[in-house]
Amino acid sequence: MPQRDQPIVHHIPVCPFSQRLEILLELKGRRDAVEFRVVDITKPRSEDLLKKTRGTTALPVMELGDERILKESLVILQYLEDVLPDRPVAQRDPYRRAVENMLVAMEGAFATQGYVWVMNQDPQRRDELRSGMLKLYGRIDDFLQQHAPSGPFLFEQFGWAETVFTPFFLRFWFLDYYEDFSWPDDGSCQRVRQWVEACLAHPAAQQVTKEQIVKLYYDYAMGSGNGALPADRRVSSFSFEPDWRERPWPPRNKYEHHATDAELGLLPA
Ligand code: GAZ
Repeated sequence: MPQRDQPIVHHIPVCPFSQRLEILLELKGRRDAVEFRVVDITKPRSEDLLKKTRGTTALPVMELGDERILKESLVILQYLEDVLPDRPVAQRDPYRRAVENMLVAMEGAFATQGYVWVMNQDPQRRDELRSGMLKLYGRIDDFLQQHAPSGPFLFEQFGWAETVFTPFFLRFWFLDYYEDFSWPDDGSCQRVRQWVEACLAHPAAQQVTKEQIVKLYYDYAMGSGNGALPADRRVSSFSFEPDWRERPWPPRNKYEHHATDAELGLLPA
């Protein structure tokens, strides 16, 4: 295959890991530098793509031509930062870069906690999962108080750490909706809350809406992740058809009621 100027990113729309790449490109004003190709997570992967990834199914995957394939969102993010050096998003100063990387090192545990919570099916575990989430917000709060007390961002502008975390802040709207998440009213977490709110409001991070997240992630709230189907359902909430805009808001009482395809507006009109 000839070398292409414009790499292809195979992605799942609404996947937080792919949104990192979209945000970075937006910040650089270079959304055109990559061609995004949509993969339907509710269907088996194409043979062609599986051959390119040597059997792995996680996305995003970036294809550079000449059989050169990159996997892992943070790796692809750094690659884009390196090949598109105008308008750098990462810090240049080694100490500042290290500080932002310490914050980035917290993203895995943070994302996992939110997903474990939304996927939980045992009402007895809700308090424990909420405390676990607040503990992680608390750690980020402390980090920001140490390194960026006045805020709102870690440095002067929405940068690398914000690009990495914001897709999860947006996904965690599913915790507001399905788990009644609210910030503590004891005065804790104020610095991290200021950070989250500034990130959510940033113009480069508007690729998804709350309504879209809440509707598409219904199956996660039923305990079924990554395009899997909950029991007694035939159409995934991640399905492209019918379009999420035409479906009703799902019921919020996930521990009491499991909605049908019809109730979720997933059957063709
Ligand atoms: N480390 C990879 C990266 O690129 O940073 C992760 C990529 C990834 O997990 N992609 C998912 C995927 O392609 C879609 S987004 N899955 C299909 C497959 O066949 O592997 C799910 C979670 C979770 C956090 C995020 C997601 C998610 O728990 O949004 O649990 C199910 C997947 C921590």
